[in-house]
Amino acid sequence: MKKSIRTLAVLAGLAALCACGDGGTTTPDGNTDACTNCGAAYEASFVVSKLQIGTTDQGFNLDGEDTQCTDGSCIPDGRNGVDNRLSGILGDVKNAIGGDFDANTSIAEQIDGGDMLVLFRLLDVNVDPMGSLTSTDSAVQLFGYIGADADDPKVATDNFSGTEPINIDSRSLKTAGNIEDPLIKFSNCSVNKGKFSCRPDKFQLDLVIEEKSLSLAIEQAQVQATIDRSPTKTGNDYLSGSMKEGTLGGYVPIRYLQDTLEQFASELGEQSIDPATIQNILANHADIDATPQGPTTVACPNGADDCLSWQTCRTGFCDEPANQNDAISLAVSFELTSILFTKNIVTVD
Ligand SMILES: [Ca+2]
Ligand SMILES: [Ca+2]
Ligand SMILES: [Ca+2]
Ligand SMILES: [Ca+2]
Repeated sequence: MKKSIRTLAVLAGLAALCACGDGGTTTPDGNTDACTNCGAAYEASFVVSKLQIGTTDQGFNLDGEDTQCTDGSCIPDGRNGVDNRLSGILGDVKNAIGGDFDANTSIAEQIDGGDMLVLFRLLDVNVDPMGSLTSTDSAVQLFGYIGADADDPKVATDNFSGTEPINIDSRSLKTAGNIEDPLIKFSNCSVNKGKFSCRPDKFQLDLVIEEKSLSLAIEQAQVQATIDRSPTKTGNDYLSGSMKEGTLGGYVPIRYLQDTLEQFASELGEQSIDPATIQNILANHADIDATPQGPTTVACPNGADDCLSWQTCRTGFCDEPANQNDAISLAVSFELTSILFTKNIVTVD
């Protein structure tokens, strides 16, 4: 019992931190299902069949503000206050390295070729059909995995048939051998009148662009999607479903993004990129104030050089000034297709 109370407290904390979302009325209720037209719990799994870097109008309003300016004095939000700087950053990286890549084309090739299989496994679903416009289920979980095609030899063209068996890449798991303990877990999701959504949590997204991986540790990540076709019971599995109009968004603190982006840009470009250039790009797109004013937990034994460019070193720790944006918003759009989740763990090299 203690554990579930603590989990609840953490979830409540996460929700409170983020003054955002769609104002939904579902409450985080842990193990108690609050659903209408409930049946026996089942699970259904999907693979990402499309993933695109969203435009500045696609994403979530993460800070609850609609920042607008026309004189260049701010970074304007997208439609309805949407925060998503990912396309802007990649555009600037492309210019800085003189590259000629198209991120969305690259991602589509990886997905269609079966090299980027991202699995979404929904558990504790009590509404059938899932996409019913009159049913709700406020206690659904989402586990995320890297998938591996179960075909031998591998065939990519059938991956989005709606019934394709897909294995789990062992790198997806926090505890080796335990598929119930993946690295990615959204504990607080719901199905509500044909929509699927998850409240903020952490999400690790690895975008493969031109065979180089950009690894994004997204904080306050949220998910929402429209259930297009409800998965239907076929033997012991729920198959042949799909979701569309999916959005996954959140933010990445600049202190984590700096090295990741620098490495990514250097691998992508002909020569390594100047760290100051990356720092500039990130500073130009910083639109989320995630770290409050005052001392941080980052020590600075070598002085301000150990801190982010706008911070000072005070009494041994980096100090964040007031009203300083320190994180970058981002979002991707996606579509999902049902798969047969084999529960088999494989090691891919
Ligand atoms: Ca906003
Ligand atoms: Ca449920
Ligand atoms: Ca296949
Ligand atoms: Ca700040």
